[in-house]
Amino acid sequence: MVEKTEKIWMDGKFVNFDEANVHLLTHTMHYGLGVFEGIRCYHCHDGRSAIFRLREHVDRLFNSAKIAFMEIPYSREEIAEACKETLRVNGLKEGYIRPLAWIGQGVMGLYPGDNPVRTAIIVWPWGAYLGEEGLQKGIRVKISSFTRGHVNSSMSKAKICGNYVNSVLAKREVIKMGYDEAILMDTEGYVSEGSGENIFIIKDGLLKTTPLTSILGGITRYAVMSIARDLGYDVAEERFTRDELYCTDEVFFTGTAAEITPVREVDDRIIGPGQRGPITKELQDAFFDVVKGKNTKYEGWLSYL
Ligand code: PPE
Repeated sequence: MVEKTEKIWMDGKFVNFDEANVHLLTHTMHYGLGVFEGIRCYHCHDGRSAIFRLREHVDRLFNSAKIAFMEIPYSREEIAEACKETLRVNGLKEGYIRPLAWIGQGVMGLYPGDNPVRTAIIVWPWGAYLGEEGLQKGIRVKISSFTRGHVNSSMSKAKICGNYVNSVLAKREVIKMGYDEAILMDTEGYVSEGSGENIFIIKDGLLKTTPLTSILGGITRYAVMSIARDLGYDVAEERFTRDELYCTDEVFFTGTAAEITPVREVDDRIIGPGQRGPITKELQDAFFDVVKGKNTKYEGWLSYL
């Protein structure tokens, strides 16, 4: 259950949590054309709070809206500032930020006409997405029978609400089978990404992650690629198959919610030693130092409240 906060930013104003409601004729609720973001704010080692890569998330929200033919009636600066303000108003030092833009009430039918584009920002405390134990020990994943949408149908670069039906079906399927998370293949049969995460594999010290073709360009993915290169690792953006995944030394997911989550098993094949691998651990430590402001080299990635 999402922990209740005081206020939600809705169409430019703060409203009480229980009053942040929409009408049943909200266009997005019927047809799924809406866009969202997921951003994290961390409580830093010096007591301040910092939002990780706020500008990049806001830019992606606006790009998602562009892809979806939606005009968000605020500037990027206003949305960025509203993200900060929503945390402040709710007294949250750390948490998840969910900007959401949707098409409101007006006409029905597939052409939304002049229905208003509405915007909200919700914040809530969110711990380890795949469990604290998952972060430490790794999770068990299964390749879903659902395939990621074709690049010409899903618009994977956009965080469009309706795209997530595919992810939710995949995740539900594998959770029912007793796994923790799903991996989806692309329409050509190569590994694409997790239900809400990008994926990396490591073999003989070389990191590989799927190219952008069928995936969301994860902001954590870029961050991890930079951090890994700085630590001296080579990182390739290259397609790989499920059998390559089975036989690799280490596997991990990246995402705002998932952070860096090690994978210890794929389709009942044990990955490496069956626990978090050493390079994954090194990257996790480096990543948490960055997001918590301990590494001044990456200060530019943080927006302090
Ligand atoms: N792929 C998908 C499909 C995806 O949804 C996410 C984020 C990523 C990759 C990683 O992107 P980034 O967060 O920029 O590193 N998934 C968001 C939604 C999670 C949810 O359950 O809701 C997230 O992590 O915030």
